[in-house]
Amino acid sequence: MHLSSVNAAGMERTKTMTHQQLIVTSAVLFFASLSCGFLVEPDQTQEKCYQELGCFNNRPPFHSSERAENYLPGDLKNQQACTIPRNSSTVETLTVTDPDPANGTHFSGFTETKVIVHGFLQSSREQWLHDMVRELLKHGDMNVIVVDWTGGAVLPYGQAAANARVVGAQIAQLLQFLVQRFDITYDRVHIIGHSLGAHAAGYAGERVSGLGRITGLDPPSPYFDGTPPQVRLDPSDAAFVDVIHTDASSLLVLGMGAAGAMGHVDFYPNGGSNQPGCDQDLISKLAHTVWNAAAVGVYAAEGAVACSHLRAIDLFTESINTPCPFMAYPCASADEFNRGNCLTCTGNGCSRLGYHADEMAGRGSLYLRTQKSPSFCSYHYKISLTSENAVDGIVTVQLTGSRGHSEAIPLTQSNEIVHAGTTVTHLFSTRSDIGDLSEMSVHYEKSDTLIVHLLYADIWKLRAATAFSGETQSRSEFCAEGQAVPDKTTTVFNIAGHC
Ligand SMILES: [Ca+2]
Repeated sequence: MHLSSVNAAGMERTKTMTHQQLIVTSAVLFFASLSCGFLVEPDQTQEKCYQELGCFNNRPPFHSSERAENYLPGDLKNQQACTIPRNSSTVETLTVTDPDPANGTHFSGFTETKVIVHGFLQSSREQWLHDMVRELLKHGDMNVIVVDWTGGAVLPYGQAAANARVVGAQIAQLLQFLVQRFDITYDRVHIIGHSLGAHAAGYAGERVSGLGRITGLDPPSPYFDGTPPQVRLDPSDAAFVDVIHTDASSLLVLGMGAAGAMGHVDFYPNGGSNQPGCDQDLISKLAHTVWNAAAVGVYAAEGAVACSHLRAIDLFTESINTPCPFMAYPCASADEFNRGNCLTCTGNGCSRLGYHADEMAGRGSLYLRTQKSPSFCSYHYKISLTSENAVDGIVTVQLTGSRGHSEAIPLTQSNEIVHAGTTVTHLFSTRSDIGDLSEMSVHYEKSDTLIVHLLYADIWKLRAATAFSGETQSRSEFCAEGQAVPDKTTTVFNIAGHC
């Protein structure tokens, strides 16, 4: 059919082969995506419209390779917001579809407004919401609104993620009403969202201009990681966005939270993934499970496994009224932080995790350590020990100060070899404020192996011992020069000047 020259015919064949190669390549990619569980449904573009909120479609960027299934927001039932009046234990309901949602409430236009949004598979009846409201009202005179989107926070997870868009729009609608009715200003509104509630807060912030603050409590990564800012919580959603990451494990271990920075400041307690006191065995049992929407649902419903995901809430609630500063520090990595090398707050680089983060200048990714049970807040020290001889064992340190003792804490979980003349540094954290340091107790336990017994001495001789406090930014030297710590014993070093 082609009346073309040989060369032209040759080119034509080349084009045909190229086309076939493209088809094959597409097919391979298609199956590759299937095997990873990230199949993008070839749904037709659809749109869902609400009278007051406008329309929501499932076109890109809401339809993308980051989303295993493509959902439109569903019909949300039982959407309401409860406001807890100042100085009162009764709950008043704001129904967003009412002509005057705040009619008869004690809402005040003269105070700050806090809006709390729960996450996936939760409701406004969660105990943590009551605890957070109590702490907020204890802190000061403010309006507290609790958003209940039980009807939308349902399985499958992808559907709940889509529904969060409508929840955000409804929160924005409520705020617009409150601005008109009570003359409040958006800059005095702070939305606190856990899990999918954090992204709903982002959607609300995108719809109003000049929202004061959003706090994201462990925003989930599935359906959000790698998506554009309009799909997820990001710094453009409010004047100040602070995020606490507590379950940023990889998808292979079913972590819910996102590891990537999303705010003006992102806090990574204990590295931001598995939290102390949370049962790691349960997570490892689920590690072989193929990640999919159902598995995420099971995961989030299982309180023990969601322990790390819920810890962000505990930390924020405790931070509201505790005298402990929840200080967090800029660092290149969690490993570097664990070596104690990041406790210096140069150039206002540090901040306080939680409620008081907006009072601080620190921005970017910040690290801190917290305890395994309440009270979670910790005081941080960099312990530096310079060794005269080579040793191999476990070193346990206890600090004493003007307000009491720390716990005796091993600096390492396993044996550590310390070479002669070197200084080892470790992060050391205490639950309580022990005040001005006066003593450091060092316990040494030599490794119990034949080789270690032959190669290393039974007595650890020290050259120097110091502790740098992150909270006070002060360094303490102890009388360790020439001192010895025999195997399985504890030696106490006084603070320098009292040797
Ligand atoms: Ca956003």
